[in-house]
Amino acid sequence: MKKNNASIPVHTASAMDFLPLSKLQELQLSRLKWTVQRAYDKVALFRDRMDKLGFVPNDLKSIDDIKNLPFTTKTDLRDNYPFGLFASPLEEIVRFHASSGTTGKPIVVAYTKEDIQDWATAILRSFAACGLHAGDIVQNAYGYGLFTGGLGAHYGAEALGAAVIPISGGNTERQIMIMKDFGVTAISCTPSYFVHIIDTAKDLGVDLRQLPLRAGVFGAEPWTEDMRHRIESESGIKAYDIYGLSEIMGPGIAMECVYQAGPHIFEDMFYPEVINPESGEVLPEGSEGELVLTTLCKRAMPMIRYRTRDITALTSQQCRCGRTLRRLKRINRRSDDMMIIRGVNVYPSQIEEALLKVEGTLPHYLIIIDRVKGLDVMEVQVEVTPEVFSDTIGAMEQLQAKISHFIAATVGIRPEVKLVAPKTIKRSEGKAKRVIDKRKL
Ligand code: DLL
Repeated sequence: MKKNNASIPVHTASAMDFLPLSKLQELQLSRLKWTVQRAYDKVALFRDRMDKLGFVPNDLKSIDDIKNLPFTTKTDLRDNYPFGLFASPLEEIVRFHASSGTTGKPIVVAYTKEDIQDWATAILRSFAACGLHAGDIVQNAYGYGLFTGGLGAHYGAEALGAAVIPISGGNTERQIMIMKDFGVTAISCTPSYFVHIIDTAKDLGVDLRQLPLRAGVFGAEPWTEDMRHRIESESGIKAYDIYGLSEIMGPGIAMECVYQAGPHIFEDMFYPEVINPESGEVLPEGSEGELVLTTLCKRAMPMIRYRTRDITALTSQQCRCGRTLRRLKRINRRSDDMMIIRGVNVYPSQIEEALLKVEGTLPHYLIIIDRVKGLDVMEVQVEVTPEVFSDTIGAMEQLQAKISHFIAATVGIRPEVKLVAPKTIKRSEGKAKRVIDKRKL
């Protein structure tokens, strides 16, 4: 076991996490040159776009020159469905994943053997960052299948030397039985599914705080700091934020360390920029905007300046763990999650933030938007604790008014708040669906 300069144990953390900045930048530049040349030589879309801009891979002299490269979007992946963006021949592809998204054709991503190894390394570094190591028993409740969560986390946990339980999502009572019987020490799943596990454990009379479970690796959907506090106080574990997306690799693009101060990006593998989503201009560090990622090692499907639609900011402020990798501000909104209600921009995470501040609420909610006589209306259904639900009508009304006030103060629109009994809102085993928009826009 090594020690880093903050003297916390770093079990299998990679030296890459602690590279001096100049070494990291040197590595990024050489990998970027390799990636851009490969993309130019092997993928028609990238070559055509660069040709149109009069850009040749040799123009890359410094990492800052990346801003002269064209962006790539989800539409490009759809338009080139299924194999049009591959830079490796099919004989070298060993895995496909796909993400369905909300409309139309899925997007397909592919990996060579080396890509799968690199991905396992990224996840190994993610698990190690939050203090997991060989000897840990990891219950992997991300969905196995075309979704990158299950198999991605699985290979990384094995590479770490941890014992993986490939349980996938669902069958919550069995999850809890196994957690108890196997002495599970860490779980990986979506934060909303873990909240469901907490509730089910309560019903079964199992106190998660009494179990060896100590860490949760949660991601694949937006969640707030308030959600983290609720999860930690009710289960006695530490909840860590892991970020990723299929187009770039899957989970393991960025991960929080034990200081829980925002996910560190594995910058030697993925180059981050933050841009103004309207103008495309690169923003200075600390400014909030859309995250753009470029792969630095990917073979089967390199991505150049991929517009993630995720809103965040970057910081290079030194973290107490000693990692030189920059951190992301918690990603709790996407530019395409934004709802425009009566002309006001509203994000579901703002509503979560407001309602979880109110005592008596549970972290299960649903936002329903409709248009009545030409006017947008927003209803927020919130589950409340059994005590609140059996309280007097007056007390319920007071709570309703309080929640409505908190939300209005945060987003500028007063919603209709409906308090619903515990367990009324549909639970999800993967990514939670928080919004129903009934308007025909
Ligand atoms: O969700 C990969 C993943 C699996 C990440 C397991 C973490 C854990 P996609 O299905 O392609 O891939 O969805 C990617 O999910 O662009 C974000 O909008 C959102 N997302 C992922 N992680 C986080 C997170 C996987 N920690 C999309 N916080 C991304 C907020 C997240 N949003």
